[in-house]
Amino acid sequence: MAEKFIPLSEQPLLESAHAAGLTTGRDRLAAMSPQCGFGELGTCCRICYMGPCRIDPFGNGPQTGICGASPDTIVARNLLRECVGGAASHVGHARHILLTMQAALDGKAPYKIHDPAKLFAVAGQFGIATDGRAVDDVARDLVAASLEDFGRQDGQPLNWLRARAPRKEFDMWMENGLMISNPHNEIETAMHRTSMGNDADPVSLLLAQLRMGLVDGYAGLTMATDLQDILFGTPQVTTLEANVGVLEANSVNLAVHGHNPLLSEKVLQWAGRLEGEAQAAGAERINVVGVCCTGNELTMRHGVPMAAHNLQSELILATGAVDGMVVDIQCIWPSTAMFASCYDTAFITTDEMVHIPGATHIEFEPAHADENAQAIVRAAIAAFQKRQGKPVNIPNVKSVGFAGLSVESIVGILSKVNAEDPLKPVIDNIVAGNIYGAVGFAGCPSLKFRDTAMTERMTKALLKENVLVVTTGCTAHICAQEGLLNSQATERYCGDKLKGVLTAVGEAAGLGAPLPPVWHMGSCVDNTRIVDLLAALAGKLDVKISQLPVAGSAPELVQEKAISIGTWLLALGLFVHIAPAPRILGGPLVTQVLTNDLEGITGGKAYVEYDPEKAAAGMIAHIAEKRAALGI
Ligand code: BF8
Ligand code: SF4
Repeated sequence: MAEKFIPLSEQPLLESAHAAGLTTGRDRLAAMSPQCGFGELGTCCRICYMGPCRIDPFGNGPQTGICGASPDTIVARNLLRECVGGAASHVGHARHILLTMQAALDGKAPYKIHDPAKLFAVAGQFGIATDGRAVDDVARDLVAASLEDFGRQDGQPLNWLRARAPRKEFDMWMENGLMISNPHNEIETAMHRTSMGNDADPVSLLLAQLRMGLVDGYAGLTMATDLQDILFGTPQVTTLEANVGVLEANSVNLAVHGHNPLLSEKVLQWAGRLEGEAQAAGAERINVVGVCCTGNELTMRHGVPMAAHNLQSELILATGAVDGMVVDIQCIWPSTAMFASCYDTAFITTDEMVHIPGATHIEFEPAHADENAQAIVRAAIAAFQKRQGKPVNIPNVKSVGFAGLSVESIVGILSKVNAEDPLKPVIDNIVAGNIYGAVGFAGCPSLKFRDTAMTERMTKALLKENVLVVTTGCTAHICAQEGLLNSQATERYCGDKLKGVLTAVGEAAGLGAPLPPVWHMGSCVDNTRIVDLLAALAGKLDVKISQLPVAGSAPELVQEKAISIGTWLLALGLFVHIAPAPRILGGPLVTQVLTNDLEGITGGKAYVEYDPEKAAAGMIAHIAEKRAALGI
């Protein structure tokens, strides 16, 4: 049995937590193991109260639910409900940004448009006139087109799908009955469809699954990414520091955790403005650090340090040095409030929908964003004062790298190599085999896979074979902590061909060092950026996305959101590695469709492999097939 991998930064914090009498996620998983096999296979149905019904995987016991539902019906219904959970999260996030943009345009919320160029580019895709028009007028039209999507009852395609989907894939979806309309209606219908006594056909349920992936992709991720860029600016390349060592013993450490930059941007702004109050309280400064995806958002746009990924969100509190942790939505472990209460940390929830026992609640309303953000920063300063004289334990572990690789900034770098045709150098190098292919890593860290360093090992195995890697979400934190986002990593981990390209482009772009081999493209909603990049490459080559020598991976699946993102990628025609297996293995037909038959419709294919090197090899084999089919 291989040795367990525990990152250097985590060991001392696990010890501190235990010394304080706290249990950590690792302990709770151990106490929970072995986990329920029926649950893992997906063949437990709790949709009605005659159940729970469980299908015997060995064929000796019940083979259908009490209502007669087959294992495939059960797993397909459960999977669609997971996808609804993910899509609802992203659509809710996007709608929140949209309504805030509307309020800002009406003078009712203190935000303004920071990136008119992005606004005009997106509006252009919607067919909204931009020439000679005032920024706010164009923004109002974009808001109106978005609100129309949430109100439409005419069954027509979602404006965001029509405007932002790649053409070939849009046509393929229409031909296969995968059109989507009002996202709220889609979510309602999916919940209705999967309730007791409705859709029992696994194929029909899987088509609904693909449509829910499109809801996630266009009414969730794409809308959120685009509107956030318009409001807060499209990321440009910046340096970053990552890991718990970014905390500073003598500063007010304020961690922002969650997903929505409406909160974290304001907190960052007010942390700057209230620095004098912190100094008056004896602090050197206010050190805002990022956790999870809102951390990625601030890193991408402002170079804010990335303190912790999702699994470390409770552990960083065991440093005793986090004065404030302010959270908004999604991926917030209830245990963080318990950890905070042990260490004088002001733990603040801010969303009406997210209350956690033990937390202080300061409701964050866009209309009162400035007052709310000040209250939050002041709560952290007060906690810093309480902490004086108490010991802290900040493991001195951090790494450096680059973030801010939006499509726009990538094109900016490449245009220094070829101003006329920025994507040409990438395509030429793919054709020549110097870039063998590309893989996008997205999603979460899972305690089930941290012990084997799944993400790190897969990434290194791919780089060695000259496969370029892009990343978002918590896998970006993992890669940053592992030192994979800097120029040294290019030297250290890449095959010679990829190293050559990254070095040459880095030089030509005037960076004075190779480009990093793993590109940090943002938060989980920013998977939009990866899809936009693929769409641009496919468009230039006049091929479908499914024909590109690329693949995606959620190497340590945790969240329902990863299911909905992965479903979008399958609908786009991508090969998607995933571990652990989604809860479908108890349904043979559903498993067969997702891992095989779907390829004949969208080109997409799900691939499950738990061993990091084998998983990388499986992706490389897929890339080889795609290269051969393109004749390169
Ligand atoms: O949306 S990667 S643990 S923080 S779900 Fe959550 Fe997973 Fe992290 Fe961001 Ni994405
Ligand atoms: Fe059992 Fe059918 Fe009810 Fe599910 S819907 S719990 S399979 S009776």
